[in-house]
Amino acid sequence: MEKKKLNHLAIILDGNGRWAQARNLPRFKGHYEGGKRVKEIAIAASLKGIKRMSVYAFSTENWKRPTSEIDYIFKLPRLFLDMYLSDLMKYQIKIECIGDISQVSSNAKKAINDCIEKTKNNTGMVLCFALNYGSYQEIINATRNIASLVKEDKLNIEDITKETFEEYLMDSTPVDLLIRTSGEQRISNFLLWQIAYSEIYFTNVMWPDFNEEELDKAIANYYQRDRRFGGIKNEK
Ligand code: V0D
Repeated sequence: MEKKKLNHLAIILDGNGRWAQARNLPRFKGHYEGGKRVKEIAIAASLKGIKRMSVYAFSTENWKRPTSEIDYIFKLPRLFLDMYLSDLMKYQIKIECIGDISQVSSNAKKAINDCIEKTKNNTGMVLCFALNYGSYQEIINATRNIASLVKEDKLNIEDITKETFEEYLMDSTPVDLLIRTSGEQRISNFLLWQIAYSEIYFTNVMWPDFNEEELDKAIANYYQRDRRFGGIKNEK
């Protein structure tokens, strides 16, 4: 049976701190290595024809971590830009962000906006960082915006469809394959709407150990599975 093309890959980048601790390294080393893997896997994914790769870099729950760790994590966007901009341009990777960056430090915000601005004309794969992102919040915001249109008589209740709703999400591209590294088998509030029909691949490999071979395994697994969207097997 024909399998649906892998257009949108999403990854929950788990296990960076644990990877470092297991090697008696400070946790920030794991985040640094994790950032390097994001760059490498983005290049590999773009060369495989994937059009969009969304990575869960910082969740709304991650604020519970020690301040020293958070301070380091928010230096990563600048580091990423300085170290990898030439690669992003070479491979024509375009950076986007979803999540609420209004409450992050102005230095981090500047770096993020520089990344977006400098790569905005790139024509290849989009690498979308989910940063201070949470899916409940995304869906609540969409609902609030739609509700105010209804209240102002600019939208009829009957016209709230899947398509209208998706216009108010930060990104409405359906996820084809979701990968979560490091052994946890949960979604953790990542792209809840967008994963409605996605295949989900869990691996025990920690994110800093993830490589192109692991990506190939996940992709091979994706193409092996039947994707029927609830239809009848072999109907297509
Ligand atoms: C830490 C592993 C790149 C997960 C990846 C602030 C946790 C490395 C960025 C980045 C993070 C974000 C926006 C941008 C350019 C780069 C990043 C965070 C965490 C959260 F425009 N890596 N990275 N952002 N980590």
